[in-house]
Amino acid sequence: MVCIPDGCHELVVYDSFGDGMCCAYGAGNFTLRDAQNNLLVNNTNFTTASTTHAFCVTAAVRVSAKVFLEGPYLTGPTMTDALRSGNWIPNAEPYAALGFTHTGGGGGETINAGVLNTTGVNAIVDWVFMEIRSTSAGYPVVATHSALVQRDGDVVGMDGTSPVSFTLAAGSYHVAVRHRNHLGIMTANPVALTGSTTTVNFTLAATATYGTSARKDVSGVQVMWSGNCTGDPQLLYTGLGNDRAPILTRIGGSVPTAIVTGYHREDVNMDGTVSYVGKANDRDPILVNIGGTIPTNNRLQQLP
Ligand SMILES: [Ca+2]
Ligand SMILES: [Ca+2]
Ligand SMILES: [Ca+2]
Repeated sequence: MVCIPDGCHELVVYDSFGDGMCCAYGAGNFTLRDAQNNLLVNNTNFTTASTTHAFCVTAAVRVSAKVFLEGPYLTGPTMTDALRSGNWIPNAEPYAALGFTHTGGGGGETINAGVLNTTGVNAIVDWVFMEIRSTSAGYPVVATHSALVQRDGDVVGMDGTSPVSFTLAAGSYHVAVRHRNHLGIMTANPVALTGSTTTVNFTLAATATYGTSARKDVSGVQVMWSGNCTGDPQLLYTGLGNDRAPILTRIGGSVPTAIVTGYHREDVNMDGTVSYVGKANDRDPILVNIGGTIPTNNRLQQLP
């Protein structure tokens, strides 16, 4: 194993006898691979005194995050995958269109063929938005990726199984996970990320998160707060920019018992149906999550 800096390099193979790696004494070859076993240079043989191959390397770090979204988590121990089974999950990442800012290689992700056919605990629940942030003041975002979350909480790449890879040098970073209608969360402490996979399990109370009460405790399991229909950094039940009114608007604006199916931000519990009243409606969780009694209260997202 040799460590080389990011950028483009040349591999030069010299031959002191000047007769190459073939052919008088049999066939020879060489390959150069990166730490993840990707092929950089392949030479089946050469016949002259030396050979030169150009190749480029880019450092990558790998993160295996685990999160539960309150909406589909219900009482656990895994999340429901009604959006997947209802064929509502879009193939292309939804976050850029919702105003999330991609940087450092994120954006434009599309799900590999067949991934949404997986059932069981590794079935896909929805898209999530991952951020890798610097430890510098203000925790600036250095790289993002849209990713997928499985029923058991594993956050994976577009193949539905692998950890999420970011084009970054190994180092200490904060890891954040955000969602289109849940409050985002970030590690309180820097996490060492390398080309090997680092696990960040946000479902454990032991994994400290930035801020105060960043996650909701559901029988000892930490989940992301549901109910953010507006995409601003808070849950609000009444007043300007609240998260309740968009639900009523989505179902038509006048008949509270109406329902709308599909992939909508106002579907707080992510069952594929937007509903305002009745059993398992999408309105009540917002009131519960701001405290349950005083409708003018709010809950702020704990992200810098
Ligand atoms: Ca899994
Ligand atoms: Ca909101
Ligand atoms: Ca719903």
